[in-house]
Amino acid sequence: MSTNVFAAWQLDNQNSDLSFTSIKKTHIAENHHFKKLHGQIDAQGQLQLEIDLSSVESMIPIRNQRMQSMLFNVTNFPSGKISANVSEQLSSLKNGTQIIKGVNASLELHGHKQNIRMDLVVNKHNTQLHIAPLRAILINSTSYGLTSGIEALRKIAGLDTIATTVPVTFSLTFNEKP
Ligand code: OTP
Repeated sequence: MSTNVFAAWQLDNQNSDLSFTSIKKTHIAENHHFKKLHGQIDAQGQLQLEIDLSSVESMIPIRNQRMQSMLFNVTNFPSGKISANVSEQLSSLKNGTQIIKGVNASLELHGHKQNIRMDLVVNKHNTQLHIAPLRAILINSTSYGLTSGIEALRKIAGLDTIATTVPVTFSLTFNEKP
């Protein structure tokens, strides 16, 4: 039997952001983000976050389409999923800004699931939680079967290089559920 121990939290998509940086031709870095994120932390401290991979925004429509189809393969893998149990961290959460180290989560992307460990900055202000990484999270495309997609994007754009390890950052706002 499960008991409700904590407040439950709803992700506020309008006030949240998740972005990654690509590097092409050795020195051209570009930021891309996802327009649609869905998520919540339930009363048992279980976080579920979904990234709608079709909502990738690179500010170039053809590049968005190519990333959707050639990289993420959204027909088969429409979303990236992050889950974590943060009940331990929630139990000692205070109002104000705090650094929480070594948070374990799992990231499911493109049919591959991997554990990731993050150091986070968490700011609790009464009924609002703001969560960001202390430093960029580095995602190696090989771990998620995305290297051949990056290679296909490189070829079709006629580029000499696109880096296959990608820094990811985020700024998530959660509101306490009534
Ligand atoms: O011709 P031309 O030059 O113009 O060419 P173009 O530029 O047009 O075309 C070339 C194409 C290019 C350059 C694009 C190439 C694209 C890439 C290299 C991108 C590859 C992408 C990869 C590898 C992955 C992207 C990452 C994701 C989809 C998501 C990653 C998610 C992460 C890391 C999870 C983060 C965790 C989150 C959000 C939740 C954490 C929160 C908690 C655990 C809760 C904690 C709570 C408490 C209370 C403590």
